[in-house]
Order: sequence, then structure tokens, then C-alpha cells
Amino acid sequence: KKATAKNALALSKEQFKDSIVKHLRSTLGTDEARANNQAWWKATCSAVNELVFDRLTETSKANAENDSRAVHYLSLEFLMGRLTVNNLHNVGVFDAARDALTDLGKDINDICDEEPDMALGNGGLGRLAACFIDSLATLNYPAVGYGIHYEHGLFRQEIQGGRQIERPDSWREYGNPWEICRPESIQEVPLYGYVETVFGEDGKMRKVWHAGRQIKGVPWDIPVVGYEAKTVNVLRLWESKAADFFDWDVFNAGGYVDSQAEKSQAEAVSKVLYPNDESEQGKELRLIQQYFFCACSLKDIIRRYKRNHTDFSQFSKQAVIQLNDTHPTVAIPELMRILIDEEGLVWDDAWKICSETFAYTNHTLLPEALEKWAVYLFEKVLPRHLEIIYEINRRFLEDEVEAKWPGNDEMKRHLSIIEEGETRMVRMAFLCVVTCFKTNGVAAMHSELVKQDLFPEFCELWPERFENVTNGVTPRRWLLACNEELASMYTDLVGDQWPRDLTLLSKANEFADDAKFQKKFMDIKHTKKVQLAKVIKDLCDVEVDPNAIFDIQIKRLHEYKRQHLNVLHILALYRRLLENPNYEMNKRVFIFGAKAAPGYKLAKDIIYAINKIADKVNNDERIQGKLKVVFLPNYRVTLAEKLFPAADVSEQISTAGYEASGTGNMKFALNGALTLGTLDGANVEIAEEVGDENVFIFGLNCDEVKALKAAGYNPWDYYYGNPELKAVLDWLETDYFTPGAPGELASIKQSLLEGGDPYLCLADFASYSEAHIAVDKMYSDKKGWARKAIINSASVGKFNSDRSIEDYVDRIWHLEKVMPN
Ligand code: 26W
Repeated sequence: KKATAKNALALSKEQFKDSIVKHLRSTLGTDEARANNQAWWKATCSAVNELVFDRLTETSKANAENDSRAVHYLSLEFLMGRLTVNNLHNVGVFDAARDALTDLGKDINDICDEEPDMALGNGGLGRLAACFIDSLATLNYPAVGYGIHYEHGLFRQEIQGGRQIERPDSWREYGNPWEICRPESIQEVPLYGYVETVFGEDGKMRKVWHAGRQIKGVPWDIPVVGYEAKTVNVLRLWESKAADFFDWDVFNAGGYVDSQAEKSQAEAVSKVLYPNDESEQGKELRLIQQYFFCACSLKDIIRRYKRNHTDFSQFSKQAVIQLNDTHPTVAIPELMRILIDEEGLVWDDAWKICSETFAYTNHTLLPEALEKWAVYLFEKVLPRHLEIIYEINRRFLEDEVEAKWPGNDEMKRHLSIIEEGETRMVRMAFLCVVTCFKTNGVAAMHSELVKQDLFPEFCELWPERFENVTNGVTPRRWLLACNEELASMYTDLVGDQWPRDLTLLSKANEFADDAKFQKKFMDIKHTKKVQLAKVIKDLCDVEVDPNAIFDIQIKRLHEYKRQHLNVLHILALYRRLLENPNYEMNKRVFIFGAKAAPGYKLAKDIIYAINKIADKVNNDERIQGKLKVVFLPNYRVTLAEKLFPAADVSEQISTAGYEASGTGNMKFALNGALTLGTLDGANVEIAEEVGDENVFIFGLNCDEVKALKAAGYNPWDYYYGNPELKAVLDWLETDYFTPGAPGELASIKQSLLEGGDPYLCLADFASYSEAHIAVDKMYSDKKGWARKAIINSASVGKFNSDRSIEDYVDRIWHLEKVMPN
């Protein structure tokens, strides 16, 4: 018995079989005898798409007829992963599809394994966007996701000799059955050029932007299928192409090569996702990517609005535009430009519309990640937009700042959207806060820091603009689809509605001490660990014992996330085992998955260190398999789906105050792992929900971090003060892990000592070590551990992304549900 949808439109097994065979023949030009797994996969998708596309059409019809208010979620990243299993579950035909394929002699897992990940994002921010559009459709809210149709998503990571190598990702090389091209909605996008001031016959001044180039945006729609819902929304992704018009004179004058160069320049805009989740300042192509998709999306929104309206008076009533971080901020001056230069509105009316339409989500406090664009770049690529930004800034400083802090020029400099200095910069986050009617953080603690540390003066000016919306994850992907065993146990316990209302799982708390329930729960955990052990054997050729504690840290590689703190502790454990072969501990497997930005040297060195340490530890017979270290290559959504269900311990060890929220922490807890973490981001709220006694919290809290830094943090004090810590740091300088090549791991030690240890690894080391001892002790108490694992899984209903979406709707978007026919 599984929690799959009951649905009038659902296909029976027999209908499914007929449909798959029909598509093998008529869509794919093959047959049951000749088809390979890829053809079987595409035929299966085509069979589901008969239902999906139908609902897509019904949904857009219902929205058009209703003239519904809709949210437009603008994001440079959507980390969708695979769609097939998810869509089968959400349409409610997973069982029918599985049985149909079985009858046809195929295993659904093998077939679905043919699908490449749609990895159009870097990490948390992109995956959040994917969970949010799933929830919006599930809750029947009118919504469109807008982004870029990257030809190449996030790079594929290979490990060679322990080091990360980046390889291009080609997710749609052989066609993708989920996307539909919509040439009827192509848009043109101007770039470069100059601005002319002209005076009309009425004597009024107008600005005309004479673009130097035009490219076109071709929309590709990906259906977003709501769980057991009639709604199928769209994710509309823009692909860049050379504009249609062709300069035949240039061509005929021997310009064939130049015209081809122009074509490839235009196509470069949507060619590849920037693989950095920190900063891409100064990259002209990145600014063009941002403008390209914002311009296409706004034209699309306005085109749809104009079907039902003749003026702009109702625009902000019909459309809300959510900016996923500052990356789409250029949509603000673009809407101003359209309203003023093209639609003829006066400034004040245009400004009112903009400031009632846009809302902004902040995802990070890291200063390096706060976007700034050089004024000269703006002037070159988007000259009219720069003028508009100057005017927004002038009015803000002369009206609002002057009224609040009269005569205070220092305050004006401090709050100006334009940062003065050697190169003048546009501060994108300031532009957002000045314009948007709401600015939100992504966890309670983060939202407080956004107000207090990032925008204190803006918060004094407009306290009502600041909100919190704590992140969430979709339980459809992160429990129902990735852990069928646990999902069906919950369905037996609470019925089949939990994938919508995740708080229903709290019923399991009543059974947290029930021996039979505990056994069933931990048997499932064991099954998932056995499955993961096989994956580890296949990918890394390392044998791990499923009875060991599976201790997992999976996330982008960043100093603030402190994978190197985890490494220091592993070295300490290894040392203890070498010094005392009878050292008491449960077997432990430390598992990592992480991509490093290609230019982030220290991050790559940490990956290398993990691999080198793994080589040594995993082959050291002296420690009798008590300790294993695994680095899984090419961490991505599809691997994550195998990791979260198999975890005993969830490593959430960022320096307090630096992780805005985290969302992996929620997926771990939901699947019954215990959090080992700092009081940072959403960890704080997870601890609140599951109870302090069911998590392992360690380290400095946010205030203590600030105080220590203010007092002058000196990592050497900890180095000299803790012999074990000193020993493991010194170990990194030897050739113990890199025989014949001493110093290959020294950059880590160096960053933690000479480099000043900016993220306080050494300050938290002792406390982290102790927390690990508590973890080990607790694991020896099987019943105690099972109780905690159950309580974790049962108590995180709050972190359903449906709840996040309802919060956005209540506090920011104010949407009504629309039920398609
Ligand atoms: C290229 C510049 C850039 C800068 C920042 C690209 C991407 C970013 C993002 C802000 C990085 C990111 O993914 N942030 C994460 O967002 C998640 C969803 O809100 C949070 O859970 C994570 O804590 C936060 O790090």
C-alpha cells in the first residue's frame, strides 16, 4: 500500500502498457524488441505526458478565464534533478507505470535511471526554487517560474588522483521529453548602444535607447505537476539565439565569418550556468544573462497582462514578481524603462507599480556574495538602466534619507545604491530593498540578521518591509519518492495524506518507544544503508559496513560550511585509533559529497585532502575497519536521493551566523537522521521542533562568534592549547597522506593559522569533538537512538515547502487558489 494519488484521469496498468508500446512505435520509431532503455524511458514519459500536457492546457485556460493574480518566480537557478519518478508520483500513476513496465519485462528503476539530472543550479538556492514550484502547483496557486534554458548545467565532477576535474554537463544532448518549445512566444532583447534624449511635439522629453545589438529569447516550457492536483504550472526557461534579421549586405560583402561569430555570441548567453555560488562580479556575460532572462520574462508577463487590460492600473494587482536573491534585480529598472519609455507613464506612476510588484528574498549574508556591478559595465551593456538606477537613487537619497536623517551626508554615502570608490559600483541588494514592498530572509535567525546586521538603517526607515519565511522541502521528492519503504510505513500509520500535510507524521511520536515500531523503523534505515553501501562500492570501490554509523556531510564545498572541521575531527579519531588499538568507538563511515567552484583553490584542496585521507584510512589494517572515509564524486540531486535516507548523522556544522538556512538539514531529519550541528540557520528551528535532547548542538553561537571576532580571535591560542588539535594540524604538513609529496595538504593548515581561520574551526574543534563522543555513546544505546531517529522524522512537518509557500502567500503574495477543470 503506497501513498499514490487517486485520480479520475489516472491510467490503469493495461492502458499504460498500450500507451508505452504505442509511443515506442509512433513517437520513437522503434518497437518492444529493438528498443533500448533510453527509448523505453522516453516512451514512458510520452505516456505520462498525455495526462500532463492536458492538465497544463486546462490550467492555463483556467488562469486566463479567471484573470488570476499570479506569482512570477524569477531565478537564475532551478535545480530540478530528474522529473520522471516525481511526475509519476504526482500524477498518481507510479504503481501503474511500474507494473506496466514489469509486464513488459522492464524494471522501472533501470528505465528511470536513463534520465539525466536537470542540474540548472548550484546548490541550496536553486533546489529551493525547484521545491517551491512543486509546492505552488500542489497547492493550486497560479505561478510561473522563469529562468534560463542553459545548454550546460552545473559541471559534472570527476575525481582524478584525488582531485576535482570539471567536465561539461549535457543534460539534453539526446532530447528531453519533458520540455516543449514555444516559438510563438519568442522575445527580442536589446543590448549595448546609447541613449538619446528627444523632445516630442508636445514639448515633453523622452528617452530613446538605441541598442547596439539584439538577441532573441526562445521559451522552453517544463510542466510542473502538482501532487494529486489538477494544476500543472510551467517553468519557462529562455534560450538565447541570434536575432532573425540578417544583415545581407555584410553577408554578401564576404561577412559570412563575422555573421557566424555574431550567432555564436548570441548563443553564448544561455550556453552555461556559472558554477560559482559566491560571486561572479565583473563578468559581462553574467550581467547579460541576468538582463536577458529578466527582459524576456517581463515581456512575457506584460503580454499576458495586456490580453485582459488596456492600461497598467491593475498591473500590481495581477502580478507579483519574486526575486530569488539579487540575481534578477535588473528586472526593476527594466520594468521602469518599459513603463516610462515604451508605455508613456510618468515616473511616479511607474515607480508605484514597481514598488508594489517586486519582492526580494535574501539568501546570504556573506559579503563576497552580495552582488555589486561596476557602473562602467552597466553603462556599456545597459545605458538606459543605469540612468534609471541613478534617478531611483537620487530620489531615495534626497527624499527619504534626507527626511529621516536631515543633512547627514555620511548616511547618504552609506546608504547610496551607488558605492563610491576607485571603481564605482551598483549595490544590487540596496536597489532591491529600496524598491521592493517586502524583503525576506529564509530562516528565523537569518531574517533577524538581515535586519540587524545587513540592512539596519533600511529597517529603521521601513520596518514593515522585513519578513521571515523559513525554507522548506517538498515531502514528495524527499520522502515519498526517495524512501518508498519509510513512506509506506507512514501511510500504514497515518493514511495517505501525509505527503500534503507532513505534520500528520507526528502521530509516530506516540510510537517512539514502541519496540516493534522501532524495529521496523530501524530495519528500513538499515535497508537504505545497504543500498547506499552498494552505491559506494560501485562508485568508490570502498567496502563499508551497513552496521557502522553513517555520518554524512553533503553540500557545496565552502569554508563557512567547514568540511575541513569535519576532516580535522576524522584525523583526530584516526590518531586515537592508531595510538590505542582498543579505543572504544562504534564503527563509523564518514561520507562526503561536494562540488567546489572551479576557481576556489582552498575548496579544491579540501576535496583532495578528503580523498587522500580516505585512501590511507580505508586501507589501514591497524584500525580494523573501525573508520572509513568516502568521497562520492559528482554530488547532485539524484545522488542526494540515495544519501538522505541512509544517514544516521547529519553534519550541519557551519560557523554560527553564516548559513542562511540550509535545507539538506531538513531532508536528513525527515528521513530519520540526527543533526550534529551549530545553532545556525534552520538548525535552530529544527532543534526547536524535535527537542534539544534529540539533536547534538555544539560550538559557539552567533553572538559568541561575533564577540570572539571583535575581541581579536587568535587561532594559534587553540593550536598551542590543544595537543590533539596541534598534532592533526601538523600531520597535514607531513607526507603521511601523500607519500613522497609532503606539503600537499598544507594549505588547509595554513588557512587555519596564518590565514587567521576566518570561520573559527579551531575555536569550535574541542566542542565538536565532544559532540561526536556524545553521538557515539548515544548510538550504543540502540533503543535510545531509534527513539530519537523516530522523533526527528516525525517532528519536522513544519519544514514542508507547502508551509513555506503558504507563508509567502499570507505575508507577501496574497494569491487565491485556482482549480482547473
Ligand atoms: C554567483 C553569485 C551567487 C551568489 C550567491 C550565486 C548563488 C548564491 C546563493 C545565495 C548561494 C545559495 O545557494 N545560498 C543558499 O540558499 C539556500 C536557500 O535559501 C539556503 O538554505 C542556504 O543556507 C544558502 O547558503
